[in-house]
Amino acid sequence: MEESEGTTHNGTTHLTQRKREQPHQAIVWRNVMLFGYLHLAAVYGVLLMFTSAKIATTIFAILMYQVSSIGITAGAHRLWSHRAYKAKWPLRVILIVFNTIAFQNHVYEWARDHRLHHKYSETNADPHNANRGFFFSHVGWLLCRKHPEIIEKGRGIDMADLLADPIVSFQKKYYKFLMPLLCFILPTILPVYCWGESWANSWFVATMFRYTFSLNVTWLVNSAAHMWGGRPYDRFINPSENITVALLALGEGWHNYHHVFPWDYKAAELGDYKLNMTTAFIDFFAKIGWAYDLKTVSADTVRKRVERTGLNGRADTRASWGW
Ligand code: ST9
Ligand code: ZN
Ligand code: ZN
Repeated sequence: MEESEGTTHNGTTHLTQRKREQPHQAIVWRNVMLFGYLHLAAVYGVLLMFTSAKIATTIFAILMYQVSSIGITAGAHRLWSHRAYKAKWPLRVILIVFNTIAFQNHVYEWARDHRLHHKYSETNADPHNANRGFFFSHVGWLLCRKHPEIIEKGRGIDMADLLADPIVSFQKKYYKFLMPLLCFILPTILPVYCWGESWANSWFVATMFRYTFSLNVTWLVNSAAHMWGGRPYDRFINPSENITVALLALGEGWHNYHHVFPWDYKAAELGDYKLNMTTAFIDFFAKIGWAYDLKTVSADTVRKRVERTGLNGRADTRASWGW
């Protein structure tokens, strides 16, 4: 259809140009239906949480949200996408298990998209290009085919380090079995057999609500934290310091800093644990020697950058956190 349109009117040169310039919009209806069900089921889960579910099931759901989030923040993000620290194999096993519970695609795919997001931020090659609006950067990008530039530029991303990690490769190879088991089956079975929860409460609260909530919190980093908040480190980019997202996403809302210094294992200038649970997690494992070579940025480098591109050259970054 697209090809004949382009050829009829202005020939193939025009077609190629148009394809490159315009975002690829083909909707994937299977995903629309799946995410639609997921969100309806999550709303029903909230209803059950306040009416018939046992308190143990709600506590379990919160725990699973936090554990799976760590698999994304400390695992897929800070360790595997950015190499902001190194982890010995027992910690990598823990992180890959947590990460699989989160079901945000396997680490290899997640990291490839995320490296693209940093390298080509807010262009067509950015999988969740925030210039296309809140909805697209939040969830819309998962409801349509990827822009051709993502695939094209993605081929140039160096992924050799992840291919060389046997734990990442194992997850990639067996993802089709591991993910349903850890994200859906076990979290539904455990409440039923361990504390006598009903199957319905278990499915809608511990699984549907927990999964949908953690997805939306993650997506807020791509949407809200690319729109709202202070920009104390670089006022010329959209990523922002968003405290609400930081709280919910275990410290991943300090997004202006993160885009300027993506190699910092804290993903923030300040290591305040209350607003950065992921840093607390990594620091704990650094204490017992399972995490090492933690990369940070010197105060002097941060100050110089703030003076150059920050908000009115102001070094006091707290003032623009958007509190
Ligand atoms: C999910 C991910 O939710 C969320 C990620 C969020 C990231 C956040 C980052 C923020 C910072 C960190 C903060 C963390 C905070 C965490 C807080 C926690 C509380 N380069 O994909 P296909 C190839 S996932 C190179 O089918 P389509 C690919 O290999 C939710 N190549 O594209 C394949 O080739 P081949 C659950 C690439 O057809 C071919 O292209 N998952 C790249 O356009 C086709 O690939 C889902 O729902 C690349 N970058 O479909 C699944 N990408 O055939 C959703 C692809 O040779 N995904 N290729 O193997 C899909 O259904 C589809 O991917 C699609 C696109 C419909 C979106
Ligand atoms: Zn970003
Ligand atoms: Zn990042």
